[in-house]
Amino acid sequence: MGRDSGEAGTALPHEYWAAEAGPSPPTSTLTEVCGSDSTPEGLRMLLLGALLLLLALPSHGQYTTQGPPLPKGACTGWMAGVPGHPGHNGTPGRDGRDGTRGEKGEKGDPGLVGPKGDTGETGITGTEGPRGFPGVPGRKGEPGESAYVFRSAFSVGLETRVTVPNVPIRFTKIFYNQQNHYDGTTGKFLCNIPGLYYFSYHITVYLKDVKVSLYKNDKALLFTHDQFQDRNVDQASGSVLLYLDKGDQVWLQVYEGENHNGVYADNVHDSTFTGFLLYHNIE
Ligand SMILES: [Ca+2]
Repeated sequence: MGRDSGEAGTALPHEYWAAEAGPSPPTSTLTEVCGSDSTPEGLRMLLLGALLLLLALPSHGQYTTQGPPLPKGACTGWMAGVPGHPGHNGTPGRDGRDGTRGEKGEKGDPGLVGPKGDTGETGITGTEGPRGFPGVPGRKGEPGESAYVFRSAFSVGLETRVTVPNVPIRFTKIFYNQQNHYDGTTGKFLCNIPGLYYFSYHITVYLKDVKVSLYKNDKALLFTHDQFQDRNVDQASGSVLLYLDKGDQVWLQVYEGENHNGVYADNVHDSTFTGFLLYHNIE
């Protein structure tokens, strides 16, 4: 009640009346109460009446602005009491009801990227892919060093007719003799590589019969006989496989004398002798 603390000991201001008083009281009643009795008992009754009046007054607008002032002479002894002390604070009120649900807020910013997860299990093996293109051919390999050791071959022929029987025929027309295992000066092949050899000969027969043998180390192993037909050119041939040891010699030779020496050769007729290693001895 601070509004009346500054006016203690004096008449209540008009604002007090404006805030607390009710409607303007009937003048006749107030005059009647104040003027009929001025004794202490009467004063007490007057204060009581004033209090009831304050409680009963519903409005004051007319009283404060239009109503006549209080009669001074009749209520000079009525004075306001000393304002009381402020009251104690009341007990706290109950909690209010929950408010209404607010509107949904805006979508927030994306969160930070989380840590990398663990490695997953191995997947299933896929299907086989298409066949690739052929690769580039590799380089040619180097020749083996031991290959030459197992090479032995010759192919030779007559340059002129044979005139001497019972001796090795000397073939001096060389078609091939790279290893020089055949000796043109003796007409003999000398074995340098043990193994299986193939020999063949093709003889042109002219003017006389032919009896020719293939010799191995002074022993005739193969015999070929062709009878000459007059006014004709015949051929005699033979071939054989022989196993030779190193140092063995092989050659052709006419046997039985001059009457069977029809071995012939010129520019357009050849008589040849050929031999080569088929398998070398690997034992
Ligand atoms: Ca014949």
